[in-house]
Amino acid sequence: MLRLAYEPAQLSANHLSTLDRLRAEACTDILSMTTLAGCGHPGGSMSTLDALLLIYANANVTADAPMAPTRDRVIISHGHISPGTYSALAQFGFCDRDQAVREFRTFGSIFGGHIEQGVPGVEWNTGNLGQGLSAAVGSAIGARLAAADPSKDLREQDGFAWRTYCLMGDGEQQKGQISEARRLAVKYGCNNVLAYVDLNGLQIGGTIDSVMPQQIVAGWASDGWNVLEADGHDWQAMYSAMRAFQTGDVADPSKPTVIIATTVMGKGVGFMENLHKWHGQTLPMDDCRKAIAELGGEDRLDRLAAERAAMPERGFDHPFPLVPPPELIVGAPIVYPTDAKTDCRSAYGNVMKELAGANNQESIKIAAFSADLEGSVKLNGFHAAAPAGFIEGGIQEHNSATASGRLSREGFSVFFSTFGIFGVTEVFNQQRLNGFNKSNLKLVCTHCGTDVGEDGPTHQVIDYAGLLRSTFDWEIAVPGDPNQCDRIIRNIAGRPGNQFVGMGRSKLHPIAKADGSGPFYDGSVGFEPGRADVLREGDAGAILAVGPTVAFAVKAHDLIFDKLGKRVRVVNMASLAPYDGAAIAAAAAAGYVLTAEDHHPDTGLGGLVALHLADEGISTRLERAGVDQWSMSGPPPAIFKAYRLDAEGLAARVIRALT
Ligand SMILES: Cc1ncc(C[n+]2csc(CCOP(=O)(O)OP(=O)(O)O)c2C)c(N)n1
Repeated sequence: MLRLAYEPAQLSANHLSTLDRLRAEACTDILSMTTLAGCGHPGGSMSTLDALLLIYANANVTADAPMAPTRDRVIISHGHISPGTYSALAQFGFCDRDQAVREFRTFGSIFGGHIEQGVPGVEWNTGNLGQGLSAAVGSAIGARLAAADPSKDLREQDGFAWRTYCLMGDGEQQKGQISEARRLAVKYGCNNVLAYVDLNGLQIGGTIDSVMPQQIVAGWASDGWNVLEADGHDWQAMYSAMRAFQTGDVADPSKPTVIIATTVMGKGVGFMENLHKWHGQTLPMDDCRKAIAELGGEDRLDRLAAERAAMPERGFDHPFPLVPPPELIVGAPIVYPTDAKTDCRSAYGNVMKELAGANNQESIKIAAFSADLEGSVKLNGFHAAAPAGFIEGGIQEHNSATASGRLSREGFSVFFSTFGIFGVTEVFNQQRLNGFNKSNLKLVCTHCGTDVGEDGPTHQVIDYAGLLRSTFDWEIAVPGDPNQCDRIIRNIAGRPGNQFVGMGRSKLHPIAKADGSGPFYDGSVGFEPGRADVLREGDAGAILAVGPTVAFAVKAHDLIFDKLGKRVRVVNMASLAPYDGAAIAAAAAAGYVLTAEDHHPDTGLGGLVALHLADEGISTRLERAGVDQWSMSGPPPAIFKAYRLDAEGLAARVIRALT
């Protein structure tokens, strides 16, 4: 197997002929798999192929240890070039050539239409263009953090534990998230990133200039990267450029480097070259045979077509490597007394400061991203306690979402904090892909719901639970008070998986026990995903509440008793995913359920309860209180009153229903 590892200064004639052979074989595989599947993307696979082969021949990653902790990471951002990626990986033993060709795009196979991590060597599932560089920079920051002194800002330090490569298309350069990622890489001194732009000049709709003119070289240079230009099909030129990055022989070795390589779509098959139709069109069988002959490859089409047709049916299950966060010291709960108001975000900030003090002293185990809202999301204490772990990603939430998600797959516990509207709704697809990539992100968002108040409806996120519940990977917790917030953050900090925690802005009185003897969430009541807590007992009906409405529901309980002499059960449904179905069923037994939330009632708690009741065939009267029209700017108490979500509003609903 070819292994150069940047050792020779120049490629020998022997190296060149070996590379030519690998290219011909891999190109044969690209065409064979796309023709047999009848779909896929041969054109860009063929133009990027030389770069792929050179990277796997040189980077510090091998098939015998594709997940070695300090391996170089290769992230392919234009995930549609899966045929090129699988074919190149097969040449270096990461997967089997015939299997890749036979199974490409068949249901249940690891060889999906866009690259996925089930294939050894694939680091990040991509396909939604423009996100790969953010993932690569997140990974590169991980390599920098792994070598960092926690007490100093990362920008003031050198060193890294691995390199990260990122391959991209040229049409893809139109995505703005790429500029965000470029800036983050420069800011945090990621000279361990080598990017590659496959400048084949074409994209789906024609030439890149006809679709959307752009200044690719100037763009990278203006953001401060070392820009190397090369003929992407000249082995020696490409190798020299890559080796210059490896040895630091670039204009500014403290900066990241990009190779912008001029290539040819469909390279290697005369009748395919430089035609944009081959971006996503496959050759008919006859033409595929002609192309393979031109490449000097082996025609395995008949055999592999027969094997493909005879493949057994498969299910959903396919392998996915997991990388958990480190074990953390999470400390003892802070208990906030009921007689003083505290906001959940301050409770969050206090835990984060403690976590940094306990875990980030010898090395960085916890990192936290902010989006120019460090003070508002209360990360100052964390920042001061271990400066290297604090990443200020700027007003570049798409990039920060992806970079923090990827960093959380590098063996760190990673938090990303901003307002809910910017951490979820603004960047929903990035969070969706984090989930799909099995990241371990702790997305802790403040200023959720209409509780943002005067900032008005652009900032009042009322869809976060619905959005994240539309994925299969995100846990959702919305604390009812600062004590519960403290427990939730300690619970998620070192746990694998993606967890969202959403909180409002207002200061709240911690919820008291029914007998008034202290906080309900005292040091003995922890957080458990999927468990609801009964705060007040009652059998006349039930209020299921979440977030800031929990305190209103508790007060409503008293107002209802004063008026009717009846007690309703009050349940804190803080865990929205997973949720407590038994608590819903038990509440429904009373015959009347009111849900209360500072969220759209169709897609939040109300919708969830309605679905659960319907799914389980449970019949009860259900009323859903929530944010049921666009709100307006104003103080939160006025907004809650207008939606009849405050204690009086909730009590009035219940009283009307029960009389
Ligand atoms: C965000 C996003 N928008 C649109 C697409 C659909 N799409 C897939 S490939 C492609 C063109 C990509 O062009 P380029 O990066 O030049 O790749 P090449 O054609 O060279 O393979 C488009 C628009 C996508 N995958 N992601």
